[in-house]
Amino acid sequence: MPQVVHLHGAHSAQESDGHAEAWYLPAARDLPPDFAVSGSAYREFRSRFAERSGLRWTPGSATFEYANDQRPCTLWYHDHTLGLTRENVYAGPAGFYLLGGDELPEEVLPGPAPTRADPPTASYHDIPLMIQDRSFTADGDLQYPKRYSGNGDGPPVSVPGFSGSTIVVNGRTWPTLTVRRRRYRFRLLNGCNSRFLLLSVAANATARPARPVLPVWQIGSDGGFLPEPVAHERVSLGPAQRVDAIVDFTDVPAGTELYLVNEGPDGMYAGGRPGVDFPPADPQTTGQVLRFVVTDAAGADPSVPPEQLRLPAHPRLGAAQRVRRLSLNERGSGGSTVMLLGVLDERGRGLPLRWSDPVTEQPTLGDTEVWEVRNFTRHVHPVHLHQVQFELLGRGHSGRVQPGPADRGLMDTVLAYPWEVTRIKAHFDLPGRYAWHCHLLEHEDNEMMRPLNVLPRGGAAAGDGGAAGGAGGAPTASTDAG
Ligand SMILES: [Cu+2]
Repeated sequence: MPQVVHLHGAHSAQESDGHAEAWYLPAARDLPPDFAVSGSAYREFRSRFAERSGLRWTPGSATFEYANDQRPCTLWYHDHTLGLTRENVYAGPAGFYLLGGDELPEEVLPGPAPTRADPPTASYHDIPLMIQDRSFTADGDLQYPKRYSGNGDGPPVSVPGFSGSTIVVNGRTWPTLTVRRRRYRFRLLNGCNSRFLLLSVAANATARPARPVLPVWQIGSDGGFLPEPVAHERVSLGPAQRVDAIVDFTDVPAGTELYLVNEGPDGMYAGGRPGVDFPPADPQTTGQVLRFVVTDAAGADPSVPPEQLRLPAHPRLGAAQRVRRLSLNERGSGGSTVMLLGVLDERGRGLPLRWSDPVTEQPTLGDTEVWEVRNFTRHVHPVHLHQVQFELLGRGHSGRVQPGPADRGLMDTVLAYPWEVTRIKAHFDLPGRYAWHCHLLEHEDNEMMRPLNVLPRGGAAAGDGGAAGGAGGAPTASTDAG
């Protein structure tokens, strides 16, 4: 299988970013002679990496270097092969990359997190939880639908979405986690292909609506700490998003069983409330994530209660040099529907573009930009930009609705709601070839992905989407006001 690893959320040089066209096959001797052994960007990035580091990739491999020059946060890696990401990620290659640092004194937050050198008896109070949905055949193989026949007479196309029949956490179906009567830090990651999660901690696994018994205190988002902790009854987590959370089991009697339950839908998500706007996931199966069994405390808990936590501030991005107007579109294609990114035409309508169309998003190196993403579809799309951790400026029909407290941190993936404008601000300080895309993997593989090329200062910006969007000029700080 072709492979190329993307470190999601990382500030990586282009040759180490895991570009979708930098995939490669293993150096096998029995490859059919007419097979390409690598994607179109592989050789270029191999040369760039050799120039930078003096190391040459051997056939069937790639070596990447991560600068780790960003705020401490919860990153994750996964395959990013062009057109095959959904199947590759589904098959396994995905996991955590916890970027540590000294933003807070030790013991303020629950710890430690697992490390490679741990003895088997080690106990953890900072636990990464990768939540995914999977389906299995009767003999235990992973099952994924091969083709989807579309809703017309056209040729079969790839599956437009996927909803597995089980929930797995760190690769296990519905596991049990034994916890002490103390505080825990959970790095929640939605690693599903296209399922949205609405999570809460309940005493009853199957009652709906779920009755949350403990708050989930969110302290961080994709790119690091929030300005202040936010108590959630329900945490919303779109594909690829992370929530850095604290759950306090101190006052829960030993012997209690609690459940992390999911009230997101068993299908496409359009926003709204479970049980009102859509049926929640099956309470018997995909509506359950894991079981907590609470046991006695073992010694004092030195961590600070979440309601008293003071989180380190992070500097906000400066004024933007330009505004880009972009679109999420739905188009008929050979009897079925495809989702495509795009720009706006001169009348403000969505102009869908495919992966191979001329590049439109070409920021200049060192620039800060506002992107106004108009969602012309009925679905929520998690929009992901490579290279950057961005700020959310606003939502709603005009993009001027202030973000809620949980959306005030840095993020690399933002939920774009139907018929709304999602306004974000990003600073581009690495040159080269990147991408932005919908993180529903079935959409991404069906070309809901576009190049994002950062040009050197003074370089030609032909076919620039800013101009196509009609923004053209150089907006001032007033466009950033929110
Ligand atoms: Cu999408």
